[in-house]
Amino acid sequence: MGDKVSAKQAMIKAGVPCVPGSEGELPDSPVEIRRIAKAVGYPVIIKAAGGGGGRGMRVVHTEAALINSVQMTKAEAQAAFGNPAVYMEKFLQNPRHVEIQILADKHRNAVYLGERDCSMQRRHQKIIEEAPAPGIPRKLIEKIGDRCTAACKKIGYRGAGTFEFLYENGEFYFIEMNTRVQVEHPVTELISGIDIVKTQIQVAAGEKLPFKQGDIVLRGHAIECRVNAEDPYTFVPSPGRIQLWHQPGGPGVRVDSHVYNNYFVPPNYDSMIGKIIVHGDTREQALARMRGALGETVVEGIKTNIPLHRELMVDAKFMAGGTNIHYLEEWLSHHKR
Ligand code: MV4
Repeated sequence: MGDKVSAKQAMIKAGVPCVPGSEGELPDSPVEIRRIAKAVGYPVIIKAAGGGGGRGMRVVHTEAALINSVQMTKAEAQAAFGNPAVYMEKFLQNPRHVEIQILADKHRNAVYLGERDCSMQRRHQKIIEEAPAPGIPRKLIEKIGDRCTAACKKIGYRGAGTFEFLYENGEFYFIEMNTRVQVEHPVTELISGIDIVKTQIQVAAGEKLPFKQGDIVLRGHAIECRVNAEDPYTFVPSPGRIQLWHQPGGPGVRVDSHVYNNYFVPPNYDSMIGKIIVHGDTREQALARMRGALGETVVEGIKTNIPLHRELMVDAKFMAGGTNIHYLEEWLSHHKR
């Protein structure tokens, strides 16, 4: 999983569906690059092998812009990642971001714990995640999950990991793998009842996974709201002293945070100060519990994005489920304050 080109090649070999594009790194020849782009079809996206999480990418809409865009992306990739290698994919215009959580041990056992929908984001910063992903057929998740665990066995992966996909028009397309525990892992813990951090430590210590795929039962629906110390509409960071911190509780409500009364949010780091995670039998119950939890939360002394979360939890399109990666930025553009 060292770089995105080798990761993608390993996934193609293992039978994980990927976005159509160049087979590996782009060659130097402009003639060849133009030929590949024509075969893939415009718009295409040029991505740095050393990038990830939205860094080192460029969308190209026309052949006229192609060679210059490739050169620019290569120069930026060399400067930012010390690796000029880039590859090409078909650019998907309106995907959702859906990822599969896996756990694997050194004895070539691997399981998947279902998926998470992380489409609610702004500038590659996720703010809401949920599991399961609304409206995606279970049979399709099972098929993709099985491909992910087969890939883990094939490459000898050990630990917790996430396969990131774009989901558009009923199809999954692998984009990258995260070889770590992610911020949004609690939604998977709540629907699976599995402690991902504990299991990660067990498999790192060489133990066997304590469960098989058939033992894993996913129940209900979970939603996470990331609580950030920032202006809810401009996203400008809001560090400082928290005069009053009152966190929500009750059935199906989990709060992961280090904050307490009189806590000082330092200005030098990431703005996330906590996560409110809820679980319910249905998505509707989870939404109701999140509205209750957000209503109960009090943070005085700094600004947080809780007012934004309160609005999104009653937004008709979010409530319907299945909004894509562009939804939040569009919503913000016509909810100016
Ligand atoms: C894409 C894409 C459309 N088509 N690849 C952005 C972050 C990195 N993980 C991959 N990203 C994208 N790759 C193809 N072929 C659109 C994005 C993308 C995106 C992906 C997931 C979540 C938010 C995103 C926001 C903008 C663009």
